[in-house]
Amino acid sequence: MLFGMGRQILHVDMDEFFAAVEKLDNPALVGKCVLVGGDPAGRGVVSTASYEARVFGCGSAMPMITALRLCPKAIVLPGRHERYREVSEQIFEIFGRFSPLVEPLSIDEAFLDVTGSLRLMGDGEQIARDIKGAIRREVGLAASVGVAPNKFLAKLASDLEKPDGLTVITAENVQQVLDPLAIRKLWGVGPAAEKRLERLSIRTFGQIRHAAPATLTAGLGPGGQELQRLARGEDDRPVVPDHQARSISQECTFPRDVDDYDQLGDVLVEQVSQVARRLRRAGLKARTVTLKIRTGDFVTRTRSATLGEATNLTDELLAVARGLLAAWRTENPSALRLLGMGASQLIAAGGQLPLFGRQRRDKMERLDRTLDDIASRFGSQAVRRGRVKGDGAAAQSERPDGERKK
Ligand code: TTP
Ligand code: MG
Repeated sequence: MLFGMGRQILHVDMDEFFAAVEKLDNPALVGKCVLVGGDPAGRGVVSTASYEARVFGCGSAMPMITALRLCPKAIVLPGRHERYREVSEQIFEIFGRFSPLVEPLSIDEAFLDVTGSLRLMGDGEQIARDIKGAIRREVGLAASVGVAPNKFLAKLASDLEKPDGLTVITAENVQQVLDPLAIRKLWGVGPAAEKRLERLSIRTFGQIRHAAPATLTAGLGPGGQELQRLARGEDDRPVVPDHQARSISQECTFPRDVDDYDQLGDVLVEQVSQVARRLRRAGLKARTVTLKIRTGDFVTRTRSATLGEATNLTDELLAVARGLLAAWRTENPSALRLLGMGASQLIAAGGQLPLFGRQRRDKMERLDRTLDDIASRFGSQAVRRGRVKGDGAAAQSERPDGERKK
């Protein structure tokens, strides 16, 4: 039922996401009509229209050529998906601090079930405010958040006051918020259903709510009852976390190609330390370590190794990453333009550790905790692990994947 469970669900959705990232990286674009998407000459479509361009009627999925006709002064950008992915990871890492129950819906939106965090972190509205604040401060972007007792209402709410919105739907205001809304906003109501409902003189949630069930079934089939439930704001689907789909990574493009493997090793230590810290902060462990390498000729390659058991210990991840880098060096000792390290196949931390190696891991955990504490107080630059000559432990498996030219 609607409020019986007393859940607090948040839906967070970034505003004009691809355009917002472009504005973040190039402040000259702020306040301008920006269209991110395919080449107008090649029948490309718009992925994101900035809010400035939406005023002229531009929107997602529209042919770029049409959007440019509506807004000829718009700046067209091809999109930098790797960068959007990177910003997305930063945002999801922030979500992970507020609840382990995070269900990603797309690159820029997720459901969070924060019911279990309420006692520690305040009510849903407070948590929403804190998430918005963290994204604003740490990433530099605006998010809209809906807070409600279920997913359907939370998603609806995040859209109501975009951009930079925060809308709370409660048992008290639910009908007042829903009733005036156009039926288009109901899940499952496409243009065809909308037409059929209009024939029944039904245009708002309120009208659906008050319609006789038989009328709805006659007009829409068995789905009519389901719509009525949604129009009343009832939805009991759980938030399903999906760690598999995510990864946490860090990369660095060098101003000049680097062939000094001691220097590359230092960069790797820094990257692994940061990724491991982000894993721990998000309460996650990773099973797969991936190295990303771009050589001077712009060819990008990845090398992955999968661990027998997931970990978020810096030293364990580092040993694997070092092994991958050493194997790469033997195979292909050219200078690197970019080095990156990522952790994926994420699972929630907190499982039982095997007895074997328990003491050694306890020690590593204590070291990581101490370094995390120093980093959080004095910044990550304050802590550095020493350089280890040699290659560390060998990777357990090696697999070239995702080879592509850039
Ligand atoms: P949305 O969240 O739907 O859109 P948005 O973030 O650009 O704008 P809003 O403020 O209304 O939330 O989608 C997120 C990103 O996904 C968007 O920036 C680009 C991409 N996208 C596409 O590539 N094609 C599409 O058709 C849509 C809808 C989105
Ligand atoms: Mg969005």
